[in-house]
Amino acid sequence: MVSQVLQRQSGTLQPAMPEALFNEYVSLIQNEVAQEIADELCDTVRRELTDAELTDAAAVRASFRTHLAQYVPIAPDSMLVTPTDGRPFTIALVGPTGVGKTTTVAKLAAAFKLRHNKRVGLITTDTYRIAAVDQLRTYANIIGLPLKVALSPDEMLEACQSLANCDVILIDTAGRSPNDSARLDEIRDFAKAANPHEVHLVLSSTCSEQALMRTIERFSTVQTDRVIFTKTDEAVSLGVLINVMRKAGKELSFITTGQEVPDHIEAGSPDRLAALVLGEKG
Ligand SMILES: Nc1nc2c(ncn2[C@@H]2O[C@H](COP(=O)(O)OP(=O)(O)OP(=O)(O)O)[C@@H](O)[C@H]2O)c(=O)[nH]1
Ligand SMILES: [Mg+2]
Repeated sequence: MVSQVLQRQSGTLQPAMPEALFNEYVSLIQNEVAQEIADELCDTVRRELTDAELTDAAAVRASFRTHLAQYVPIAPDSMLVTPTDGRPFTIALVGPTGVGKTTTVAKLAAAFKLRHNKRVGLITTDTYRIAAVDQLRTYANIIGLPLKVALSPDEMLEACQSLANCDVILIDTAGRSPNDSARLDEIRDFAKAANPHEVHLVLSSTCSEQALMRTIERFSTVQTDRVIFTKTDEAVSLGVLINVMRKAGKELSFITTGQEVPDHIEAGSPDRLAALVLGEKG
């Protein structure tokens, strides 16, 4: 990999790259940021900084961080949104199996209630997997929230109406394979009945770029405009997130950084993502 980089460098990026710039470039490539993005970034940073600054590793890092951030559109922070239509602020999470939807619903519920003093209600449509309802009910009981189970779109409507006195309704859905069209249509029908203000597609940072792009494409039957990236703590490299966010035309809403409820969640921030991609995992 390094020799490929060197080869490119000697071929196209003349004169030779300053060491600090080269180190960040290698970092990006090692983190699987697409080569064209890494090249663009290098060119931009090189144009922006003076020769003296280009020998200063901190200045180079800061410039990379700023420019890398521009590749990731960020959604307005859901925690601070108040809908104007008089309904509870309704958020649904959808996505493939096992990516962390239920855990993230619990994290969001705790944050809305404990940090923002909102009255929160939960709805789950996951009666498919054994003990799925119990998983969310356990969180609901610990946090002290009402939980409704919806077996059909009609029941979803009823559940939303019965939680009309809440400020926020969070909807957890069953994990679905991106290859299962019928099940994806089912999620779409549930979502239509709830008419959520926001639908967040939950994606695991541990997946390949190809798998993530396919998931985004297959879940496009459900209207999603935001992405939550989970398991950034488990990912070997996080460059794919930049590549995917650049292509997907969606906004990043949250990242989750571990299993602990409620702590391991952060509002999406391009700076944070850039830091993760440049290898500052802290
Ligand atoms: N390391 C890590 N694990 C996580 C994170 N978020 C969730 N998990 C774990 O991922 C596993 C699956 O989480 P769930 O919340 O049940 O996932 P789900 O998407 O609801 O799963 P299904 O409903 O079966 O589709 C659990 O062991 C969670 O603790 C995260 O940010 N980091
Ligand atoms: Mg679940």
